[in-house]
Amino acid sequence: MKLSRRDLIIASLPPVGTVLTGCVGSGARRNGPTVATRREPVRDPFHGGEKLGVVEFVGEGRPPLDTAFGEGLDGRLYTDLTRLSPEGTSVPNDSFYIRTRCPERLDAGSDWNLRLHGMVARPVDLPISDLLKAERPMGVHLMECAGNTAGGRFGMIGAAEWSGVPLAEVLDRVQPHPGTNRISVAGYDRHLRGSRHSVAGASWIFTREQLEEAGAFLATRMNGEPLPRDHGYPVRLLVPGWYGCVSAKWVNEIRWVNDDEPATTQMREFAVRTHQSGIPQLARNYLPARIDRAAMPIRVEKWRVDGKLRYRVVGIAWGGRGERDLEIRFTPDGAYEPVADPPPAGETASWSLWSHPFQPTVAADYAIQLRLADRTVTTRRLDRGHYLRYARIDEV
Ligand SMILES: Nc1nc2c(c(=O)[nH]1)N[C@H]1C(S)=C(S)[C@@H](COP(=O)(O)O)O[C@H]1N2
Ligand SMILES: [Mo]
Repeated sequence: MKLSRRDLIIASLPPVGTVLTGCVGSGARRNGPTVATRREPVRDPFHGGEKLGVVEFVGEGRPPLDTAFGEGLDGRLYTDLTRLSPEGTSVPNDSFYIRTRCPERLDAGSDWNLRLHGMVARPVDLPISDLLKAERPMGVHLMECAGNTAGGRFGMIGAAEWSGVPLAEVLDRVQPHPGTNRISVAGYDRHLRGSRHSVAGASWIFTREQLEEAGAFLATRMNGEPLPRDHGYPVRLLVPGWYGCVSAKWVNEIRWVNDDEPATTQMREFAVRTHQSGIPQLARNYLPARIDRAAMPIRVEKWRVDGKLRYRVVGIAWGGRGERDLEIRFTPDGAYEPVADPPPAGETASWSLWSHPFQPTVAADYAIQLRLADRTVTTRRLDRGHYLRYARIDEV
């Protein structure tokens, strides 16, 4: 089922509802209700009914969605996830989330170079034109900012179809000193203005094994187009399965370093958000910034079926090893039940949709929480309620 933009016209309604959400998550996350109203028939109705609209999530930030704003390190675009449909697994370039906009002074001309140096026999300057000759399709991969929170309506996540060159191929262009196994990948990050929130300098240090195991690549195209400026033109790193903070944009330097190399400013800034223990001083003491299996609702649809109101929760699942069996609950002390229409089976580097019917008996704010049926899998963010969302049901 594909939703048109008109399906999601947002209209405000007066406040209603008892609060059943208790104290899970941050209690202060609540403000006025809004419900999206639909005015066109839908092709694939819920049990032969009519879709009335989309219940909005309450208690979240209200940044503009699908529009880039701000500059440099504080520049952002939050993606409106409510529109995702099964056919639309890639987010179009102009609404893909942005964390840090292109530095004003960056001149990404045809003379762009990647400097491969550090603990190597002979440094190499790799011209962008050489890299582009080796460019090929790299598949659909998801990116998520480690700082993807309710404040930004969880709009710092997306999937796109990328082209580029496996990083391992580029690494093979130089000969590292024997025993040198750590690599820093850095991007241009000189912004005119300082940031109120972030430290300039986007580099992360990996071992060669980590990069190869993840299938890291240097991306030059996004959804078939040259990388947009704000997404790292002419070249960015992409490390599938790891948080976005490791994937430098405007990559201009790859440097082999020793085992006692200090952590970069970027690593330290993102230590907590990538679940490190404390803020380790040395790069080698950082855990891989991998994304555990996670899931969250992206919209709650309101339907009329045989004269009765019915609700359906639609969500996404991503990260981890594609574990399929999800469980859902609607109140902090409620029992979890299996998600009726789980994400498709199989490991994926992207995200997938799931859905579940919801039959509330009283008008209230419901805290929608998910977990994996397999309780032996590590799901740090799900466990701590990071992706909890509150749906305001105004009538039942
Ligand atoms: N040069 C540079 N690269 C960067 C950043 C940055 O601030 N500067 N931010 C990182 C972070 S925190 C994220 S989540 C991703 C976001 O990539 P996107 O804006 O293309 O979605 O880029 C990463 N690469
Ligand atoms: Mo990020």
